[in-house]
Amino acid sequence: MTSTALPTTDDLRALARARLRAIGVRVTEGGDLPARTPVTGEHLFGLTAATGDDVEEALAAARTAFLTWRTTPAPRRGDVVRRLGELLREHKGDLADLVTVEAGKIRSEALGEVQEMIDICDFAVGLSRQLYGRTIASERPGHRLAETWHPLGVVGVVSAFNFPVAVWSWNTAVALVCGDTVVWKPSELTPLTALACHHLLARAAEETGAPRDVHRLLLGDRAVGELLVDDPRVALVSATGSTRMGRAVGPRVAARFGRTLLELGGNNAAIVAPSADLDLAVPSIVFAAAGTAGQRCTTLRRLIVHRDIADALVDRLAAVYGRLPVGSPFDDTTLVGPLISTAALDTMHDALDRVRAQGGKVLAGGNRRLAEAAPAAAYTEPVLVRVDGQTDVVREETFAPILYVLAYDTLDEAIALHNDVPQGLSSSIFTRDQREAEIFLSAAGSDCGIANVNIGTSGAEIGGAFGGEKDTGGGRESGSDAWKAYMRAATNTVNYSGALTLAQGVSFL
Ligand code: UN1
Repeated sequence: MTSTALPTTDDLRALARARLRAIGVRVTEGGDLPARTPVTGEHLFGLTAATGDDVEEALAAARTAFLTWRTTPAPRRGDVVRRLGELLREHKGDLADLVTVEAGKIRSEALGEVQEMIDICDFAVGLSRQLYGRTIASERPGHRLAETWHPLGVVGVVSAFNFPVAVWSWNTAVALVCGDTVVWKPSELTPLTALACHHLLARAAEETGAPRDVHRLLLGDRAVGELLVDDPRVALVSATGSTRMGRAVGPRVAARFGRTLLELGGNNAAIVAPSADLDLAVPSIVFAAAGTAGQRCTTLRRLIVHRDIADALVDRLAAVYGRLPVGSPFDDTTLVGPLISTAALDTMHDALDRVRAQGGKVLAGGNRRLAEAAPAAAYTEPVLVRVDGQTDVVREETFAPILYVLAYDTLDEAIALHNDVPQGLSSSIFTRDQREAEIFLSAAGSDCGIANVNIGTSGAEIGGAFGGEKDTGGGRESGSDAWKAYMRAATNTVNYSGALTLAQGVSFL
C-alpha cells in the first residue's frame, strides 16, 4: 500500500480560515470549543460554544419565526431553499475543502457531499409546490372529506460528523419548505462546516425576505443537544448518530409526546451469489466497504458470499485492498483518508482483537499508517477479515473500515444471516438471477430500509427515502414522501348540504 504526504496543521488552519472568509463567515477565535482536523489530528482554533441562555434565545426566536413562516405560501418558502442551492453551487469548492479539513473526506467524496446538498435543495424547491393532501370519498351526502398538511413547528436537527452537512441539508431544505423552522446542533467534531452552511442559509433568508430566525445554529456538546431534546417547543427531533444516542433521545422526546426521526447505526451486508458479475461486484464492494474510510452509516460491513466463489472473490478483494492508497485526503490519488480520531482507531483495533479471538482471520490490511508523520491522526489500511459465523463483534457496528466475509450455501441461509443483526439500514445482493434478486427485495428478503441489486450499500441518491428499521431507528429522511414527518395532517370534514347527517347512521335529536 502507498501513503501520501500530509499537509501541516498550519497549512490546514490557513486553508480553513481562507475558505470561511470566502464564504463570508467571520469567526471569533479563542473560545473553548475546539475545531480540530483529522488530517493531522491536531487543534485548529477555539470557537465559542452555546450557553444555556443561547439555547433558550434560539428556541424562542425559532418559535416566533415559525408563527410567520407557517403561513408563508409553500412555493414562497421554496425561494429561500432555491437561493441556498445557488449559494451552495457558488461555494461548492470552498465547502468541500472545509469538509475535507474537518471530516477528512477525500476530495471527490467531499464534493459529492456538497452535491448532495445542492440536489436536496432542487428536490425541496419542487416539493414546495407538491405538498399534496388527499380528498376522500365521504359516506355522507353533501360532505367533503379531505386531509390538509400543516407545518409542525420548530425542528431540532442533531447531526453527526461523518456527513457533517448533507444530512443537515436533507432535514433543513425539506423542513423549511414544509413551513417549519430549524435549530441545528451539529457534531462538536464539525463546527466549521456548520458555521459555513448556517451563514449561507442566513444570507439566502435575508436575500429572499424570509424571517432571519428560520434557522439557528447552536455549537456545543451533548448538553446543548439535551436541551433541544427536552424542550416542548421542539416539535420534531431529527437525530443522526449511534444507536446508543438514539436509545437516549427516543424515550426522552416520547415522554413529552414530541416526535422523533431517528437515523442510527447500520451493519450493512451484501450477498454475493454464484451468478454475480465479479467485475462489477469487486469495485462496488471496495467503494462501499473502504470508501469514506468505513465511516458512513451505509458502509458495507458484512459480505455474505456463496461458498463456491468465496475464495475467488476474497483473492480479488485482497489484491485490491493491498494497493488502496491511504493518506492525505487532499491528494488526488488517495482513496482512503483518516478516521475521525485515534479513539475511533482504538475501537477498530479492539474489534479486530475480539474477532481474532473468536476465530476471525485477517486476509488483508489493518495496519496503522502515517503514525510517525502524524501521531495524533488515525490513518489505517482498510481490513478484510474472514469469519466462520456471525459472532457478537460481527453483529455490532464498528465505525471503521472492517469488512467481515462469511460463506453461505443456500439463499435462505444467506438471507437469514443477512437479517440476523440488530440494525436494518442498507443491504444489497449481487446476482444475475432475477428470481434471487426478487426474493431478496420481497417481504421475505432483506429487512432493511434500503435494499439494492448489483450496487453496493452506500451512496444513495437523495430522491429516495433514506433510513432503516430495527436499531437503525425507523426514520425516513430526504426524498420520496419523507416530508410527511415534518408536517402534521389534519382531516377536514366539510358539510355543504344544509342538513345534519351523522356518520355510521347514528340518529340524534
Ligand atoms: C450517513 O452515513 O449518515 O447513502 C449518510 C449514502 C449517503 C448518505 C450517508 N448518501 O452513503
